[in-house]
Amino acid sequence: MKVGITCYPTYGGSGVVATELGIELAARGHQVHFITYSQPFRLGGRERDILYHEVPVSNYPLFEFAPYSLALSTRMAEVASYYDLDLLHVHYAIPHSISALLARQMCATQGRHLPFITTLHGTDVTLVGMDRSYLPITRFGIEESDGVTAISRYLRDKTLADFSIKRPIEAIPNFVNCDVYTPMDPSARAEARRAWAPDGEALLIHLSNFRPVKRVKDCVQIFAQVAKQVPAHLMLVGDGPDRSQAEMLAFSLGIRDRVHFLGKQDSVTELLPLADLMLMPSELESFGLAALEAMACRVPAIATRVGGVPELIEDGVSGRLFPVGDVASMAECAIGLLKDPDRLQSMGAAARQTAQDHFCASRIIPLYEKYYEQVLGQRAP
Ligand code: GMT
Repeated sequence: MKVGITCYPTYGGSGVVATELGIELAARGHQVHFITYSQPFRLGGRERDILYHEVPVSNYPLFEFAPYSLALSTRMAEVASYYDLDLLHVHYAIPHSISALLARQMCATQGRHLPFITTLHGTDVTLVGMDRSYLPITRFGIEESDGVTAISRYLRDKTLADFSIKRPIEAIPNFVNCDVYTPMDPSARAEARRAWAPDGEALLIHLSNFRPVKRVKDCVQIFAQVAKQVPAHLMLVGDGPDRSQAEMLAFSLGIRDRVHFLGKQDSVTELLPLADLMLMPSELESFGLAALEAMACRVPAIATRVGGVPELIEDGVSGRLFPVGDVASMAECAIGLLKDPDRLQSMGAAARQTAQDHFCASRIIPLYEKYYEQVLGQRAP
C-alpha cells in the first residue's frame, strides 16, 4: 500500500505515534509518505520506503495568518497524484482532517479516489475540539472521514458522546516496538545510571511536553517528598510551557541539584530503562504513551486514574493509579516501592509483560493494516 501520513511533526504523542506507525508500516513493505511542515523528529531521513514531503507555506503581506491548512491540502493532493497514494492517514483532527477532506475533493475532480483516515489522539477532542470555535469543524472532519480511529476506548466513547457522532470509531491503542523499547542489560544499566545517580541513588523519570495538562510541578512535589526519605534523583525529559515554573519550584524546595532537566531528547530508549519509576501525574491522558514506553523498558509508572490510563495500567499489578493532584499518596507509594525492591521488580516485570502481551507494534500494526483494507474496500463500485 502507498500511504500518506500527516501529523504534527514536533514534540508530542500524536507525532510520535504517527512517525512510529510510518516506520513500522515501511518495515512491513508499505511505501510511506510523510506530508508535514518539517521532518518528524523521530525520523532519521534515511529510512527505506519512507519519503518526506515538506509543506511550503508561502506568506503574503495580506495574510495576517499564513493558511497552512490550505497549503497542506495542496501538497496532499499533489503527493497523492505524483506517487499514486492509496490513502491518507492523518493524526490529530484539527486541521489535518479538514485539509485531507479538501485534498480528497481536489483529487476527485481528476478522477482519483483518495480516502482518508483520521486518528484522534486526545487533546484534539478533549481540549481543542471542545473549544466552541473548533467544535463544529472537528465534528465535521470526523463525520466526513472515510475512517476514524481513536487511541483508546475511553477516547472513542468520549468522542461519540461529546460530539454526538453517528459513525463508528475504531479503537486502536498506542503501541511500542518491544524490541526497541526494552530493558537494558544490568551491567550496562548500572554503568549508565551513574551519570544521573552517581552514588547508587534511586532514579525517577518523567517524560512529556511540559504542558499544563501534564502537571510537571506535581512531579517535582512528589520527588521532594521522596527525596526526604530515599536518596534519589529525578530526570525530567522534555520541554514546554511549564518548564521554568518546575525549575523555580525545584529551586525553592531545595532539590535543584537532584532534579535534572534534560530538555527534548531524540532517543528516549537510552534513558527510560535507567529509571526505577516513571511519574505521570497528568490531569488527563487519553492513553499515556510515555507510560507505555517506560513499561516496555520494565519501568512501572505511578500515574493518575484518568482517561484511557486504566486501559494500560492495572492498579497494583503493572503500576499504580491515584486521583489527580494527590501528591502525598503518589509520594508515599513511590517511597514504599523504592524501599521494597522485590515488589518494584515484580511490578516492573508485570509492566513489561503488559506491553508485550497487548501493546507491541507487532500486535497493533496489523490492526491498522486491516482497517486500511476495510476503508479501501468501502468504495462503491
Ligand atoms: O499531550 C500530549 O502528550 C500530546 C498529545 C498529542 O496529541 O500530541 O498526546 C495525546 O496523544 C498521545 C498519543 O496518542 C496519547 O498517548 C496521550 O495520552 C494524549 N495526551 C492527552 O490526552 C493529554
